[in-house]
Amino acid sequence: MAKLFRAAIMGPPGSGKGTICKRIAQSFDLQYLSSGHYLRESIAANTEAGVLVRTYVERSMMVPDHVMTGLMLPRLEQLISQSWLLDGFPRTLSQARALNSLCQLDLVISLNIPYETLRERLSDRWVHAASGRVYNLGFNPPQVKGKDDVTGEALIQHDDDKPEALLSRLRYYKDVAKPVMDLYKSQGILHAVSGTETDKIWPYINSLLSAKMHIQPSGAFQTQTPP
Ligand code: G5P
Ligand code: MG
Repeated sequence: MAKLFRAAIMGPPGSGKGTICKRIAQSFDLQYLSSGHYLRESIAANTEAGVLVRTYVERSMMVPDHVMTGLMLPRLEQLISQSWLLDGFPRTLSQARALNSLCQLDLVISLNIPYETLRERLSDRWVHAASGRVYNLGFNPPQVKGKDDVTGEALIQHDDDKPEALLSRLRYYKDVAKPVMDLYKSQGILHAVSGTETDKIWPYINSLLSAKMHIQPSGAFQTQTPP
């Protein structure tokens, strides 16, 4: 049976988690789960949890751990026999411990991107609210200005991409991410990647994943065998 592979991408708002996860998903045929996407989905569905989640996300605040694990862990339990990639979860030590009790990650990539780069990127960012598709006016603009490529519906800008909200999100991110990174460092699975451009970071991440997943030229997974 093929070896399962579980990875997570950590990084501050706008660091390129979503962009890189899409590339990984396409190149390595890995299912990816984005915490932000599921939060926006629950807000759009206007469920009881969604109403609560909205009050945090609209104020650029972290959603409480029990809500976040309640959203993510049942989905991961359903994927217990599959390989996957997490975007934006876990983000706190409590979330990381809850995830650890379900399964052990094989690889955690932490994106280390300078603040100025993040600020420039997010002020140019537009999203399609219903699907979560993300565009950047400079990096990957929509085919028609202001419209989603697939549905043609209007794109919107998140309130939490405004500069003052971004600065507080970044400060908070650093504080809560540190113990999570320490945990994964102690497990020997943390790889930090620094840079200002996704296209330059990508070849490194691509090689890292190829090595970790033991990909054969056909793209099939290979289980690790002792020498
Ligand atoms: P999200 O949705 O996970 P964030 O804030 O963590 O939101 P975000 O904003 O989605 O992260 P990202 O995914 O790291 O950013 O980055 P991205 O979207 O791929 O890239 C950012 C922009 O830069 C895009 O426009 C992209 O096209 C562009 N770009 C990428 N690479 C380049 C490049 O090389 N050059 C240029 N010029 N542009 C580039 O979570 C939303 C909220 O939900 C809550 C929090 O409140 C959060 O604020 N939340 C949680 N709360 C608690 N626990 C959790 N685990 C939570 N997860 C989410
Ligand atoms: Mg994202």
